[in-house]
Amino acid sequence: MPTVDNPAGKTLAELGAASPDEVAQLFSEVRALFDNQAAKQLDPATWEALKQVWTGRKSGVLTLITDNWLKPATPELKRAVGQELNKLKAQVESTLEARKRDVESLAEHAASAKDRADLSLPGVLRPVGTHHLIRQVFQEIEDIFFSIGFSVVEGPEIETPYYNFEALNIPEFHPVRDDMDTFYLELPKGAPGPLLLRTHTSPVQIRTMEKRQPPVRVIVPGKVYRRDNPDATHSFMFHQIEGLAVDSDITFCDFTGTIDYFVKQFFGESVKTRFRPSYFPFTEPSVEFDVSCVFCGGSGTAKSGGTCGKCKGSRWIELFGAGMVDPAVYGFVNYDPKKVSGFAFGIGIDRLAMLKYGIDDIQAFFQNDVRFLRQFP
Ligand code: FA5
Repeated sequence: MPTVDNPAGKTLAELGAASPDEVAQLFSEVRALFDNQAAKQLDPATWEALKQVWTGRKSGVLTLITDNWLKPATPELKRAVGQELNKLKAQVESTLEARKRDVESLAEHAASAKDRADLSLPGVLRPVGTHHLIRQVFQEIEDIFFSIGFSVVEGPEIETPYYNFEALNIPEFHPVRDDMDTFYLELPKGAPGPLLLRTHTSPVQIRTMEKRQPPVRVIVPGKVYRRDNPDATHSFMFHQIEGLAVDSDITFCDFTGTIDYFVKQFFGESVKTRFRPSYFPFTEPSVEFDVSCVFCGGSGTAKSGGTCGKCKGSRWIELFGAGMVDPAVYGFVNYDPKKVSGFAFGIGIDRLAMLKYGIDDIQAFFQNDVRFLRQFP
C-alpha cells in the first residue's frame, strides 16, 4: 500500500509558504510525489490503494490539502491555492484513470496468457504401450485359423467339475485328474458347488456343442490354472488355445492337414510336422504333434557344432496334444456319434511363444519387466 509522506498534513503557515510562488513550489513537490507513485508497476490492488491515498474522502491527500491549505489560507493566497489544487485534482484524476486502463489490460493479458498454449515448448512424450507377447501370439494364431473358416468363442475361467472333467469323459477318480492338479474354490457354506479354476480350455468344447449344431469350427483362447510348481516351463496360470471342428464328414486327413497348415503358417514353410500316439480321455485316437526343431532346422546339431540344446539332438520338439473327438463326448451334448465326426486340439500358448521367440524361462512372461517386454514391440 503506497504511503504518502507529503506536506499536505500541515498548514501553509507550518510549511512557511507565504507567497503564491511558494504555494506553487509546494504543489509541484506534491505533484512530483504523485507522479512518482503513479509511475510504479501497479496491479488492481495497488492501484486501488493509490487511489485511496490520493482521493480518499476522509484522509486522501486532496482532502487534506483542501482542509489544511485551502480552507485556512489567507485571502492573498486563497486564489493561488485554489488554482493549484484544481490543477492537481485534474492531474490526479486523469492519471488514475489512465493507469486504471493499463492495469486492467495487463491483468487481462496475464489471464489469457495463462490459458494460451505455448507452442514453443517441447511436446510431452507419452510412451506408447504394445500388446504383451502372449497377446500377440494369440492374435497371430487367431488370424491363421480365421483364414480357414474358424471363429473365436470364449468360456468361463471358473468352471464346474462337470464341464472341466465329466462331460469330457473324465469321470471322478480317473487318473488323468492327477495330471491336472486343480484349484478348487472355497465357497460359502450352502452355496452350490464345487467350483474350480479350469485346468484347460477343453470345457468350452462342451459349452459350444451344447449351444450349436454342426458344423462347428471354433478356437478358444484363454487362461487356465493348475497347481503346478513354477519353474522354467511351468506356471500355475498359463494360456491355451483350444480348437474344435465337428461336421458330418470330418476325417483324420482333415485333422492332420489343418494342423500342418497352422504349423507351417506359424513357424514357416520349412518346418515339418509329425504325430505320435498319445492319450486323452476326450479324443480317440489321440496324438501328440511334434514339429521339426526350429532351432537346428531339424538336424539335431547346433549351428556351433555339437548336439542341439533345444531338441537335445532328437530333431523334433513336442508341440501340443490333439485327436479325433471321442464319440463318448458327443453323448454329453446330444450329437449323434453316427452322424458327426470331428477333431480337437489344445495348444499351450506360453510354451509355443517360448519356442518361436527363443525364450528359455516361462516366468519372464509374468514378471512385467519392461526390458523383456520391449523386445517384442
Ligand atoms: C490338455 O490340456 C488338453 N486339454 C489338450 C487337448 C485338447 C488334447 C483337445 C486333445 C484335444 P495338456 O495337459 O497336455 O493337454 O496341456 C496342453 C499344453 O498346455 C501342454 O502341451 C503345455 O504346452 C501346456 N501346459 C501344461 N501345463 C503347463 C504349465 N504348468 N505351465 C505352462 N504350460 C503348461
